Amino acid sequence: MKTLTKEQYDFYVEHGYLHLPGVVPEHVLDLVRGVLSRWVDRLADTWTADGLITDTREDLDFWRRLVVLWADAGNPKYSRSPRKEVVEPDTHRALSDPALLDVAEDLLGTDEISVHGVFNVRPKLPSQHWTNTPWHQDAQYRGISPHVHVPTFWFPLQDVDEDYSCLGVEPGYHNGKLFEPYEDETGFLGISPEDRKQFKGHPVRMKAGDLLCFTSLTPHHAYSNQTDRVRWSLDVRYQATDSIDPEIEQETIGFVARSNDPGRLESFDQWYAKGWKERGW
Ligand SMILES: O=C(O)CCC(=O)C(=O)O
Repeated sequence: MKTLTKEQYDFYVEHGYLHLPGVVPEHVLDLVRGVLSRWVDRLADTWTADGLITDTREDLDFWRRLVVLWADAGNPKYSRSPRKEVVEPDTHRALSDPALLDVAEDLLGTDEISVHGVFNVRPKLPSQHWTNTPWHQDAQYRGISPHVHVPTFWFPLQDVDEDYSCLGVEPGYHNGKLFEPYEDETGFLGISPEDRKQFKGHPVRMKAGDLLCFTSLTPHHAYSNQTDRVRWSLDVRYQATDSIDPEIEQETIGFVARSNDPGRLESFDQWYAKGWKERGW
């Protein structure tokens, strides 16, 4: 094991999730905060160009600025889980940080590791129902196989609890079936009310710097954001490079982040050139 204890690894295998306090380094949180601040700057510029706002509110801090801009702009639609819009060198740096790859190596049992192309940042505004992630399994989404081990890594940029949109997980289902995808009223895919009737729900309260890992079959959801600030988070998946299906990879566009063969590693430019410019999402 590179970084996990045997107890931590066994917990993940038994329960399908693992909460790791304090493993996301401050510099990774800083990188992600920078990427997201630039995304807000671009959004503010778009809303200014569209005539929705006249003040880009640079006086406000990272946690409040988008809340105020969005209200000033008259609540326009914005991307609830930007991906393509945040593909930049600092995102590549954050996703391939050794601290995250060490955990991935322990969970995957290999040091040939790729960042999966499905990653998201989540600017979750207060009381926004359409950003409320319903109960789901990640493998219900296209591009994430239920048959290959693709652990999700989720971390918040601030402390989170049930009022500040922490995640809830349902342990014990990860060795079972993939639930029939159900179209939730938010537009997200999820697990139907009938199928989730038995769930008890286990909230995972976290501090900035904590990491939550879970399998692609582990049911999970997010509590709503009842604060007056944005809940910022990032989720990313890792996969053994040799388990990648080229058909799926073509759709999702990840990159090789750790390898014994330096020639296999993919830089930001190589990752970007794999099709990010052309794709629509
Ligand atoms: O951040 C959220 O609200 C949901 C995250 C999630 O469902 C995921 O990472 O799969």
